[in-house]
Amino acid sequence: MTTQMTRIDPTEELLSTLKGADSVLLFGHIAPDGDALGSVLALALLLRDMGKKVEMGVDGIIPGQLMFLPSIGDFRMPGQLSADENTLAVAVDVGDLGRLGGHQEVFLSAGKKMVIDHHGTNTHFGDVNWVDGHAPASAVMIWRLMKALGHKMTKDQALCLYTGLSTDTGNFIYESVNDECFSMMAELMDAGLELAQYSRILFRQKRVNFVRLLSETLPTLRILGDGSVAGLSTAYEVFTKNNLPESETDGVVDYAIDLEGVVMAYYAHEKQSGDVKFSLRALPPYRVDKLAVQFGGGGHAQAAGCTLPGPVGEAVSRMEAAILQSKQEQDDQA
Ligand SMILES: [Mn+2]
Repeated sequence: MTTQMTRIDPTEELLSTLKGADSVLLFGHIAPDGDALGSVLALALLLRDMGKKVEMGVDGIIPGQLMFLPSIGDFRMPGQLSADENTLAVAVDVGDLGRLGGHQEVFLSAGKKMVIDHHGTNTHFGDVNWVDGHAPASAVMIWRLMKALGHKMTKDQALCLYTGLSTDTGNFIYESVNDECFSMMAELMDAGLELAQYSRILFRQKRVNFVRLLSETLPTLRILGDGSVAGLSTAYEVFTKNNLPESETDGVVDYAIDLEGVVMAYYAHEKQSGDVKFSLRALPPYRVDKLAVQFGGGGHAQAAGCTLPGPVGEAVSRMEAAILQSKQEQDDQA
C-alpha cells in the first residue's frame, strides 16, 4: 500500500501558527495511551527546541510501562494549567472535545486552538484543524511536522515517536501500516532509537497483576451468533483486587478478536463510576467506528471505543445486540 494518494500534510496556516506562538499548551486524550503521550511529548520537545514555553496536560493515569518516556513527569492534571488570549492550545490524538476530560475548559479559554489528529471521526473542534484519518498514528503526523519545519530529530524525540507509532499499530501489524511507517522507522533508528530495549518493555513485558486480571477476565469469554463475534468483560472489583489502574487494559481485547473465526469483538471494563468502557475491534472489511459513534464514542474503522452506563451485565447485553445488528447490516451491504 502506498501513502501518496491519501496523505494529508500540515498546511502553511498550521506551520505559521506554531511558529508564531510563544506560549503553547499541549493536550493528549483522557486515559492516555502510547500515541497520545508519545505524540504530545515529541511535539513538546520540538517546540521547546524552537524556544517556546510549553506545558502539557492529560487527564487520567499514565500507564506504568510508559514511564520511560522522556519528560513524562512534566504532564499536568486538570486544574494545574491556565491559558489566556496569547496561548496556543493544541489537542493531539484527541478525537473530540470530550476526550480532553477535565482539560476542556482550559483548552477552550486559549486564544488560539489547534487540533492534530488521526481519528477519522474527529469533530474538528479547533480553529486550525489537521486531521488525517489515514495516518496510522498521531506520531506519524508529528514526524511529518518535524520534517516540514526542517527539524533534526533528537534521540529523545525518536523514542517518543516510536512509542506512538508502535503502540497504535499493534507493533506494526494493523491494516493501517504502510510504507510511510517504515520510512519513519528508518529515521528513528538513524536518530539513535534503541529498538530492542523499548519494544521489549512495550510489547513483551507484563506486570504480574495484569496476568492476574487476565486470568479472571478470560473465563467471561462470550462467543456469539455463528462464532464470528466474541467478548470479554472485567468488573471494577477485579481492578481494585489486583491493584491495577483501570487504564491498564491494553491488549485484553486481543484475546477476543484473535480467536479463529471471530471478525468483531468487544472488551468491556467497569469503571469506578459504574460506567462501562468498551474497546471494540474488527477485522477488515468489518468496521466498528460507526458502532462506537452510535454510543457517543469514536475511533478508527477496526479499533474504536465508547462508554455505556452500567451495570456491566446490562451494558454488555446492549452492546452484544448492537454488534450483532451491525455485523448483520455489514453482511447485507457486502
Ligand atoms: Mn492515536
